[in-house]
Amino acid sequence: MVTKLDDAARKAAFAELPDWTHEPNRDGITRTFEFDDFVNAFGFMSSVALLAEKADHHPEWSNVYNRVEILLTTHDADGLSQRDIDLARQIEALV
Ligand code: H2B
Repeated sequence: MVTKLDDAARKAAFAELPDWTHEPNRDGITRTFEFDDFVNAFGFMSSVALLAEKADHHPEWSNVYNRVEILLTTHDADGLSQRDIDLARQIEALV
């Protein structure tokens, strides 16, 4: 079973991921990425998709031309879990 992060773990995670914003309505974290063009945005999405599939943890996201908006939340926990933080870390390593 996946559990939601407690307050201390959230605090540490948010400090470590300063470019991500907590989204209280979904209890997730969000970041918008901007690239030079669509090809680069889509290439990034392809890389994230491979990471997500490997982790069996999938982003909610949208793409408009060169922008990719990602929301990470854990459906199985109904909120933010360590899985979201781990995937965010991996995404950060790509950019
Ligand atoms: N992704 C996200 N974001 N949250 C989940 O709870 C989740 C997932 N659960 N990907 C996984 C798939 C689950 O449905 C499968 C069966 O492992």
